[in-house]
Amino acid sequence: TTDFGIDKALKTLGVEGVNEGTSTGSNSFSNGDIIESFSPVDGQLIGKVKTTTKEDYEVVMDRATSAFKTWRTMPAPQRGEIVRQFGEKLREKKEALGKLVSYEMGKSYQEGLGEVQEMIDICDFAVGLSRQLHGLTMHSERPGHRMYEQYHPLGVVGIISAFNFPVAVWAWNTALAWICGDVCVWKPSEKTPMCGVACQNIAAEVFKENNLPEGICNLINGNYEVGEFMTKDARIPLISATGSTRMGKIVAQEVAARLGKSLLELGGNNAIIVTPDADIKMTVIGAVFGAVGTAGQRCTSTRRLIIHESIYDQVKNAVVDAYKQLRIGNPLDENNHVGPLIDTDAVTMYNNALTQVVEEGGNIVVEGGVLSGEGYESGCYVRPAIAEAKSHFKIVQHETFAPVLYLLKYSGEVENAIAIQNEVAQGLSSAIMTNNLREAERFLSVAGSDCGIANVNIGTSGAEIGGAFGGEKETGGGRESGSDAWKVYMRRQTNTINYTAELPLAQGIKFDL
Ligand code: UN1
Repeated sequence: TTDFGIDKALKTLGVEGVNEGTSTGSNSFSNGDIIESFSPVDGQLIGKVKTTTKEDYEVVMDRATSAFKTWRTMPAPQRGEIVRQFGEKLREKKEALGKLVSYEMGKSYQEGLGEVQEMIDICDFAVGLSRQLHGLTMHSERPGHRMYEQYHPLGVVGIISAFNFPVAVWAWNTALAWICGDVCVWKPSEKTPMCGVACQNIAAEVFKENNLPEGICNLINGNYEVGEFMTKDARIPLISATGSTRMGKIVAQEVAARLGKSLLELGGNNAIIVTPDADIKMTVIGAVFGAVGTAGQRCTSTRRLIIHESIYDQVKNAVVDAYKQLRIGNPLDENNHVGPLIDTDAVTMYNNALTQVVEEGGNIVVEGGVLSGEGYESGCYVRPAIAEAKSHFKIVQHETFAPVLYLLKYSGEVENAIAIQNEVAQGLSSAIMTNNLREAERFLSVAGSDCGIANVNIGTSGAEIGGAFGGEKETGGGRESGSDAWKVYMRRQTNTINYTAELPLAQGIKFDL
């Protein structure tokens, strides 16, 4: 391993050296083939994790289903106390985990820390929520009757997460599921397995310290085939899956085939509309961070700028200038803005997108390219690129998980920009840059953005955990993290109690015996 304190971080997280799979002291049974995790930062081997076989999976499910019986009877605020302790441990391990995220995934150390901060934030949110899992009380139409609803836990929740947020997305799901009384089985991306083991170790410590069964928190490792154990398993009432639209369609169909529930958070094709009333300085910061942050590998990354013709050249020049300042290199070095892509397959997709946009008639204004030489040995570092394009180009309609930004021009009223923004298949995040109240409100209105997230004078990425996170159309419709997203992790029960000696029927139906 290289400098930057990686060895120390791995040690702190209990994943140092060659971690032969079954993680230390955690509820992970993995006796299958070995996944080797190589860092996109320097191409070095970080560690090894064994995949979960079908037999291992059965052991995990036995543990999970039996742990659920204990966990569900614990009062929700006491479950909140466990999540509070988990949040405390994350605070202690923030630097180490942030570093591992940065090293294994390739995002900047600052963003790695930010990701762990999201985990801490969702724990705090969940602790408060553990006293607020309330349903409504209704007035019964029948005399001497009381009607109310309550929320009960679902059981085992299956979590399938992606490489780009290798720890936070798991935490959004798991912290809520836990306070709701569910137990979790998590399959992290096979591209970031060490992050999974590290999180499992932290959680396992908390359960151990509280004499609770580790089966409340379970880790399984492997590719989509291991994910399929869960999607096809009728013992898992809810599958929460984050990843590509292609993956989501498969998961949705497998889960629906057994009438399970799925919570999907899939691709985005996020745009910022820049109107003549935009603050250009803010626009540039928002757009550049949105497009190149996490090397364009957030589902909320900015992929399209829809700019009014009257300020098109001004915005284009400002963004192009800003790209000249970008430093690409080791993400653990805080002087760099842009780290590597996750692997060389991602580099191929990036190259293909740049070829395709030119073939379709686009005009490259910031040249891309793969970097080589000292510091770039992993072959995963690419130059963020910008192309002038047209909305109808196939490549513009497609989510390329890389730092490629398309500039689109609109004329006339903001409605025209909104139409362009909405004409993609995805519906995750969207933004408008304007100081014009009418434009902003039109963007947020019923005839405005069709996305799950719509921001004014903020970019498309970097959502806070307090709001519900997710999107419409091919983004899958699920909502995670804040607001009332917790409800999907529970089953609602309507209870009607008759405290009279009569049995009146609803709707006034007479039935005399
Ligand atoms: C993701 O890319 O899957 O809004 C999640 C953001 C982050 C989460 C992104 N809070 O950019």
